[in-house]
Amino acid sequence: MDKLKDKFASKAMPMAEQTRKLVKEHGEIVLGQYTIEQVYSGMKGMIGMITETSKLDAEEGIRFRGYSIPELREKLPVSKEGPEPLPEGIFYLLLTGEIPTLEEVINVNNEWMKRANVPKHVFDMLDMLPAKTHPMTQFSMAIMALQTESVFAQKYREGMNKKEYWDPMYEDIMNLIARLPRIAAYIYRKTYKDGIHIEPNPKLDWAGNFAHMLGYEALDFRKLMRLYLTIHVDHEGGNVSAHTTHLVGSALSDAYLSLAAGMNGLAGPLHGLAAQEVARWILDLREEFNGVPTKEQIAEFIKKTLAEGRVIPGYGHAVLRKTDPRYTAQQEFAKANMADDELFKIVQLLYEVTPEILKSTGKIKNPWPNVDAHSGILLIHYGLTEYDFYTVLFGVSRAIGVLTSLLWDRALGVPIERPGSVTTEWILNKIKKETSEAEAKA
Ligand code: CMX
Repeated sequence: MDKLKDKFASKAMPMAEQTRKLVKEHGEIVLGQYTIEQVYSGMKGMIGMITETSKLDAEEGIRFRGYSIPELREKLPVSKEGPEPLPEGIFYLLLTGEIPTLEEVINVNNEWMKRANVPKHVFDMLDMLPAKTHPMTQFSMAIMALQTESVFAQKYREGMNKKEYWDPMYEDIMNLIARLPRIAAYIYRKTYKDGIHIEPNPKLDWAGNFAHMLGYEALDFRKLMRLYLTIHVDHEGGNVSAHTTHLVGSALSDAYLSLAAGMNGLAGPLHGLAAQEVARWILDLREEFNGVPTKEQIAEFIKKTLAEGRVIPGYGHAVLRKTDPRYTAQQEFAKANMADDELFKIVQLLYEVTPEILKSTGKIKNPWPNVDAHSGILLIHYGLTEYDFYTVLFGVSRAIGVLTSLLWDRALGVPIERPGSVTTEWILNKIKKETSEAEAKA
């Protein structure tokens, strides 16, 4: 058994026992009530699942195992190349709840290196797809093609004791995360760089190697990738990609099937695809006004987008009610590394203009920017201009969060998920009944 697997088992097994006991002893304690409005609006604010890896606060933003992003930028081990945390560190933290040492992070990287080989049939399948296939579709299909390698599916077929589910799931999530940068880079080079592929460099860390395989050798781009892949990992359990991975996994679908499903959710424009939409929208804005627009021109462009019944991409959030700290982390990176960039100036102006206009509509609950409002312009700065690819980068990072959660699900014995649903007729009858009961009492 590898050391990390040992460590996970030492944390997860007592916790599984503890959760069984708490459900038995305190299962009847009420956590909340919910309304008809919540049922009709995406179950917002209803507590419906357990996610051990992170927790989102509407005002403060995300905490990973209790640590905020600024705290993690201080505490997680960094590469010798610069100040940004290594994503291997946040993986370790999400998995075990502990901040790793540099040695532990290097061990994760070594483990992923050993597991990074992608079978040829995955590349063959990708090569057969029409050139216009969206990178996210390619990414999801590649993950599905890799499912031939699932240790969990094989062990289940052989007949596995429930108590052992976590063990092959650990192997699957380690193998999958190890392989994703190679797959993503292959999709990028195939789609945009004439299929000239770049072999991994075993001397680099996971994110640095990903930058290298994409074809970007600038030191600052490697730093950006380390930050980017760290801050996008997780956003508690209810967001579409996390919830989908968890839900599909609850049927004991293996990590490959579950992650591909989650990635299909990430590929929606109200979720991760917003990263691409933001870049497209900002480039249109710049083109419309031949350069950095004035605040008045920005306001005009925003109002036109709203009048067309479209959303302002990168703004708003289902839970957050303040500026996303993942936005702020990227803003700080831009200030330190590309303060004079034209698109960064536009993003800064948008930050000044957009919230007031969104507030004035009277219906948007969060007028502040989310993570996607910033990421594209950082990538464009370093030459990665093919914005249809951006959500794949998001997906490589998000896999770390949703897969560590999936492993926790199997270790804790989380059962199949099956919420109830009702018809509108059922709701109308309930309203009728409650109204006549209230009238009878009055
Ligand atoms: N621009 C225009 N209208 C917006 C808006 C925005 N940025 N954000 C919300 N609204 C609208 C909604 O469409 C909704 O309108 P209707 O009542 O006409 O249907 C109304 O305001 C109320 O919505 P809400 O309760 O404030 O927001 P939701 O929780 O329903 O949706 C989100 C959240 C993120 C989907 C929404 O803010 C949005 O569409 N933002 C733009 C897309 C985006 O940036 N998505 C990325 C989110 C982060 C991520 O997952 O990666």
